[in-house]
Amino acid sequence: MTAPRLLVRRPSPRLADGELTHLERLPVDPVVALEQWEGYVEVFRARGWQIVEVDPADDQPDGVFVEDAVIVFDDLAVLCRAGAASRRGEAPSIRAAVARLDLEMAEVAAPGTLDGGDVLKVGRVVYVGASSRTDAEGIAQLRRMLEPRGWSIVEVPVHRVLHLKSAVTALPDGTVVGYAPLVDAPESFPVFVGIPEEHGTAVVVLDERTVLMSADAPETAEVYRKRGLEVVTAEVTEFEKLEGCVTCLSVRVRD
Ligand code: CIR
Repeated sequence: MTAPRLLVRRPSPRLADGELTHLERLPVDPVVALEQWEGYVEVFRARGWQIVEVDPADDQPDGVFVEDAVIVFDDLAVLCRAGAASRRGEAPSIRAAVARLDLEMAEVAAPGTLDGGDVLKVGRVVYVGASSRTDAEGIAQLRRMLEPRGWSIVEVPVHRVLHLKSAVTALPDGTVVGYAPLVDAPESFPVFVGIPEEHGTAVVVLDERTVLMSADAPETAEVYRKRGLEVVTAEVTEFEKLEGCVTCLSVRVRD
C-alpha cells in the first residue's frame, strides 16, 4: 500500500482578507498562520503521509482552504466551482496539482456551485450541505457523477454555519459529531452525537484509532478519548478566525 497523500497550499500573505460570512472580522497574524500551517502539515508528515503542495497563490486570500476546491472519491477527483466568486481564481493551480496525482478528473460546471467543505463522506454515503456556497445545480451534478460509481447522496440543509463541515464531521466509526446549536438537521444522520465546543466539531481521521482536531476544544477532546480514540491536536486559531478548521486545510488522498 502506498503512503496516503496530503494536498495542501501554504497560506497567502493576504489570508486576513479572506471571506467571512458568519463571524466578525478579527486581526489575523500571517506569521502565526504560517507557523500553525507548518505544524498542521507536520502532523501528517510525521505519520508517513506524502505531502503534495499546490503552487502558492498569494493573490488568493482563501487559497489555503484547499478542501473547498477539490474532493476525492476513490480514484475520481471532483474539481469544485466555488460558491464565492472571490475564490474562483484558486481553481487553475488546483487543477494543475490534481493533474499530477494520477486520478480521474471531473469538474462542476457553471452555473452550478459546490464547495468541498459541504461534502462529508461516511462510508459510501455522501452528505452534501445545501448552503450559501453549494447550490441545487452543483448537488445535482455531483449526484450524476457519483451515483453510477456506487455512492449515495444525501442533501442536508445548512443555514447556521458556512459549510456542512463547519458544523459536523465523522469519527472513524462513522458517528457524526457536531455542536448541536449549529447543526440545522441532526436527524439527517443515522448516528449523531453532540459535542460541547464549537471548535470540536471538525475532526480529520488520521487512522482507525486516531483523529486530528483543533487545540481549542479540550472538553471535546476528552469526549473523543473516552470513546477510545487517540487525539492529536493542532493550533489553528488564525484559520478559525476565517471560518476555517482542521478539515479545510487539506485534501486527503488515501488508496
Ligand atoms: C471562506 O469563507 O471561503 C473561507 N474564509 C473559509 C473556508 C473554510 N472552508 C471550509 O470550512 N471547508
